Amino acid sequence: MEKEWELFLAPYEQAVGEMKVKLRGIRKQFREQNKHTPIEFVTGRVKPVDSILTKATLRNIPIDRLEEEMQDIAGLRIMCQFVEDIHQVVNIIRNRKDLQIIQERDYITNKKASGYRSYHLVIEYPVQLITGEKKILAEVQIRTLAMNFWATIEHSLNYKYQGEFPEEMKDRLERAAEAAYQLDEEMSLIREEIQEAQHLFSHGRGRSKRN
Ligand code: 0O2
Repeated sequence: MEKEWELFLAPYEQAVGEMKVKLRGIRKQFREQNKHTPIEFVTGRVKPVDSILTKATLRNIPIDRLEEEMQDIAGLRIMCQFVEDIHQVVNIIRNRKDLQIIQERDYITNKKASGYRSYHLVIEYPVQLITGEKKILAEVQIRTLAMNFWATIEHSLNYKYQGEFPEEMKDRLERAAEAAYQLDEEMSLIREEIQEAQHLFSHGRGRSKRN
């Protein structure tokens, strides 16, 4: 059984690995050209087998329909400094020839009831296997650092409360989501000044070594 899952998930691992390299490559190109990069950092994961099984049960997805019906077995996450960067990243992805966007879900304009905000793309990404090409569905979540901060905390709390938040906690999370939104709004307003400072910094003494 374990070997079967390993074989099933191998193309997903390959897709996530390749996509991470490609998305980080976008960041690298911007930095090489001393331009503001719309991508701060990228993470990726293949959904663990127990989470796949739990989601399949919840959504009534038969195990032999996972490839077609579970869109986030392969998951990429792109973090941006500013909300404006999210739209730039979406446009860059729309113009790529090596993948196809199947669905877009804008949870920034339409936040979820929980307070969750992010821009989701479901893409079809072809991996080259020794048996030929295989198209893999992947979910790309694009969010600001503030949205990511909120989602990370809420996700860990979800573990603790299994989604059944006490009323007080729900209120706090909603207020925190609103505060994160306000922070993004404020940052957008001073974005131009920040970018100018970053430009000067990258040309000056303290060029960051991190990449
Ligand atoms: P993981 O890997 O633990 O993050 P639905 O799940 O019904 O809301 P759908 O169509 O399956 O909707 O996909 P959706 O909502 O576009 O994307 C689901 C993923 O978005 C989740 O994956 C989370 O990563 C993220 N997400 C969506 N809503 C929330 C939320 O309220 N809080 C947080 N922290 N993340 C959210 P999974 O399946 O939970 O898996």
